[in-house]
Amino acid sequence: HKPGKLVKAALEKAVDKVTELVNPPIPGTPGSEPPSLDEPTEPRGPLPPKPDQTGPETVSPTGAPTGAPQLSRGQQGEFLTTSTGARLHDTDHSLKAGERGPTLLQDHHLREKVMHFDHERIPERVVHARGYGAHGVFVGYGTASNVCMAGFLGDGVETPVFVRFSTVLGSRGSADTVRDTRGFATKFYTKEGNFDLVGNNMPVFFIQDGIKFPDVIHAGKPHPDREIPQAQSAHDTFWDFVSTHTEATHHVMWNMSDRGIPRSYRMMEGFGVHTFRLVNAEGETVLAKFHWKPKLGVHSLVWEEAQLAGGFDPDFHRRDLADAIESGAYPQWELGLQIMPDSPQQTFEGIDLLDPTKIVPEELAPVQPIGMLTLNRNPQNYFAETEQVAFHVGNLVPGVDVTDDPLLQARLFSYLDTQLTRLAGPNFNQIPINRPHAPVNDMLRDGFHQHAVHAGVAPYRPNTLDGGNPFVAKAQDRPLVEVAQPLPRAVKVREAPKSFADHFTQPRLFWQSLSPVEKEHLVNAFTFELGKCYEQAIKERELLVLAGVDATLCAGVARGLGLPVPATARLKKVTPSPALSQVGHTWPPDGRIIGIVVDPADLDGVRTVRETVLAGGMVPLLIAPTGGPLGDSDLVAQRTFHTARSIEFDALLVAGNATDPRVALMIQECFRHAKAIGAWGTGRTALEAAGCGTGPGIVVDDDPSKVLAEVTTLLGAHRVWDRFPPAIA
Ligand code: HDD
Repeated sequence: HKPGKLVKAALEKAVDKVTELVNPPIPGTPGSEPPSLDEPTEPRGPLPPKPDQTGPETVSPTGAPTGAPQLSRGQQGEFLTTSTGARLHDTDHSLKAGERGPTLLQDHHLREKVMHFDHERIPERVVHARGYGAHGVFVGYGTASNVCMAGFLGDGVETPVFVRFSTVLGSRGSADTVRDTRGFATKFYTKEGNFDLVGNNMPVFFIQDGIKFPDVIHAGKPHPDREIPQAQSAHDTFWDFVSTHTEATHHVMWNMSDRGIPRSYRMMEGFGVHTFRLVNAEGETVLAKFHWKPKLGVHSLVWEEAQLAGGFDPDFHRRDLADAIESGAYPQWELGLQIMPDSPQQTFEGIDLLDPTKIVPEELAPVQPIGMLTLNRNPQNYFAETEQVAFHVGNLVPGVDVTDDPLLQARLFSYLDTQLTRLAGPNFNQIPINRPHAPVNDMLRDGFHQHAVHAGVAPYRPNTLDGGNPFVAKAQDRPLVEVAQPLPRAVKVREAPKSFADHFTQPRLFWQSLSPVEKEHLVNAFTFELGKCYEQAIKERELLVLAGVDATLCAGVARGLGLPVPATARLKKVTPSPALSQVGHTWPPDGRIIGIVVDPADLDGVRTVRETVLAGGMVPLLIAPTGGPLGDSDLVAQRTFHTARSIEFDALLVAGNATDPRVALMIQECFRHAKAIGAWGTGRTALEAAGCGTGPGIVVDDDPSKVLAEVTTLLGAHRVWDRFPPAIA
């Protein structure tokens, strides 16, 4: 039958609909919405050929992010289906020859279900396997425009971002609060392409040349025979490596300091580590280092607390971040730049800017704020987003270029290469979380997991068959800038520059910049970690290294290990950098957790205090003997004596005479961890019974509001360090 007129019209309409679904608008073209990461999309199909594909404005349909018909899979429609969309009437029983008989090979649903499950895991990252991410927005201040042409740094320009925080050494399921460096990787989905700032919470690195990266990681990872210890540097191979590589000393000092055990991802600094070369619109260049400064200040756990958290709440940091974002306490960091002249020597105040084991003290080159990052959305799906995000230090935008730092140079290879195994093929930038928000028009084709349906026949240049598309960008089209950097006449060598040779001045600078309590923590950390080594020779060798840093540090660790103190040579004089210390500042208490121990028979003051805590932007958690409503009130216990543990609280208030030994433990732990503790009414008796009735940071008063006010002031300094005056000057 020939279709009648009406049928034909209906068919045409349906075809139009399908064409629209398969060919959603290209981002950046008139009428198209910018692609959103909320809406991971199906790939775009071929566009109908355009007669006017003659100019660079025309974007051909390659794997750019798209608006698309189906938003995401799973838990969306009404019926359970197979992966190919057939509805299922049963997913709980396999197809069998009789109800007690063998399963039939023809049960395609069973086979699909189990086959897919069998392949759910992908290789974890070879380093930084344990991590947690969040979406957010970066807003430029426009203050960097004199040194950097990157569009996303423009005044008021808003750029979506995804940030992934991580530990380095542990496996994907390891604990969050181990002593380690933390990764701080940010993907800016700028209009000029993705810019990845793949940094750490420490400004220096263990090694000066990327060729040694496999070595330092082999040493830090668990021993290959027993695969222990997990997520620790407190073992022989790590200390064997660092004690034989004095270039690692500076990073080791940071790791053993309180920076190695952050209180929260929200309270960490971030550093791009390397020196980058920035270019402005006039083509002028500077050398620069990127810094992230957290609005909440830089704070750490104390060691015992970190260890307890590893057991009681291995997800401590990811829970903290997710909860804060969920509750609207959006963490913020200011991005800043240290700017140094781009001199032929690439040094500043005698510091080789190509050496990633060196900092430039902030007192010499102040960090200049250039924009604000706010994390405001948790991932919807851990695997799709946090696990599959692929960072690469080579993802640059016009205005940011790399330098010849040999560590950075090796990274430029490694980050692309590692994704081939981890994400199974070369098309990882088509995974929704990695898709740029800028239009993509590359000539990359095919490969595993190709999602784009490319139109055109000529993915090469020049071509005449696709109207010459793609076209190369001219200067006014803002292409990437590779700075024409003059190179000295050189001989091919495998050598480190002589200017990389000083491995001790900056570790000493770090030590001398710390407050006494931070120094004491550092001595304790070295003593603990080396105390876990079996080999005497390793401990002795590391003591020799420490003798090159500082006599007090070395003697403190030697004493703890019960080993002789090696002689210290005359050490260089350094000028401390106060910016390196975490102590001595005052910070907002936003998002801090206040535990309130309640006796349900004595609720006076609890309600007011709870409301004042909330109004102050902090989080009150009521702790009672059992769950449920408190007495006859509408207050509800959020923690019980059974579920609460001190590690969860930044400060503890005791509002009732809770005589339970678990409360006494909570008070004692908060006391040991230098947390502010307050009590009123019969709560004082509980403090006294725990042996913590008086001392610095113990606030008691009849008026609960006064107690809270004082405790909040103490929180501004993070901890009550004067409770335990350090023995070190
Ligand atoms: Fe790296 C991951 C940070 C040196 C090779 N690195 C990775 C991540 C961070 C860093 C934060 C996790 C990214 C994520 O969340 O997915 N890495 C650094 C910093 C370094 C550094 C700040 C020095 C300044 N890295 C470094 C070197 C090499 C690598 C010298 C190799 C020569 N890094 C990798 C990697 C990883 C990685 C193997 C593992 C997973 C990944 O890349 O995507 O390619």
